[in-house]
Amino acid sequence: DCLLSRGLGDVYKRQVINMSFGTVMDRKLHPLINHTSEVILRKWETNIPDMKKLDVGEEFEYIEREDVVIQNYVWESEKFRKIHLEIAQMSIGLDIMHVNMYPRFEYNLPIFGADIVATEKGVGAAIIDLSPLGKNLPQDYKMLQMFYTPFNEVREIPEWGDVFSRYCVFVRPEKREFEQFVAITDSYLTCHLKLSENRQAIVDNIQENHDHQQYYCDQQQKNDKTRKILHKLFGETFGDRYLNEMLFDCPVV
Ligand code: BLA
Repeated sequence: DCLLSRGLGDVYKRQVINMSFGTVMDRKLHPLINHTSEVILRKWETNIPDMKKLDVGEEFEYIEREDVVIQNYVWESEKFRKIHLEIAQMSIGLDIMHVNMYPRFEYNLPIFGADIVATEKGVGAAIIDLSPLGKNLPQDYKMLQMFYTPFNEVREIPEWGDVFSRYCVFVRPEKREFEQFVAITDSYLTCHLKLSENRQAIVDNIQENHDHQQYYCDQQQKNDKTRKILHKLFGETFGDRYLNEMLFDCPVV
């Protein structure tokens, strides 16, 4: 049973046809990552009809080493400059899912982000958010509160996490809460895609929106836990490049 291979939409299948992920690491992907990424990919595929594959370069797209395999799936569309899903499996037993949707700078849209860090023993961190450009989410995003449901173990947002919204879910979910996390992810993404459909481009806001996205990326790059793992895997130079250019990049305008 190959990584993420069951029940995925065509967008995904087209790209993984030759993938041998499951056999490289010799273990299945963590079920929460498997299910969450499947839901996200399905939603993208059915709701972003103009999604086009974005070339991120060979050195980043697929990385396979003795101690890690990383697969990146990256698209762009009319509203979004970068639609990114990353799946990583490490030989130390760590599975990671990372997701970001960066809007084009013409659109006043929040940044969709998700991260799941899991081992066989459990999920250490599961986070999902629609992060505002600036202090607050647009008024119509208030509906997110309807989908926020309590978890047993909520984690404290680190200091750099001032970019996250009040609806940010950052938890250490128990097995019985996995489906709850998937449901919130599904709802947040559904809302976001619906609301983004009606947004019009506003050329006047390009610089301001860019600066907010730059701040989001700057703050995310302060996550020392991610940086440390990337340094350990790839050394400082490539590790920093991966963090700054692949995960949290913000091109100049
Ligand atoms: C935490 N992110 C982490 C942790 C790891 C990663 C190992 C520590 C787990 C823990 O605190 O229990 C790692 N994520 C990675 C790595 C890659 C990756 C190595 O993608 C790539 C190979 N992180 C994001 C996004 C968000 C995010 C999009 O990539 C939010 C939307 C948040 N991750 C986030 C937060 C923490 C975290 C808030 C907790 C940091 C802390 O508590 O200090």
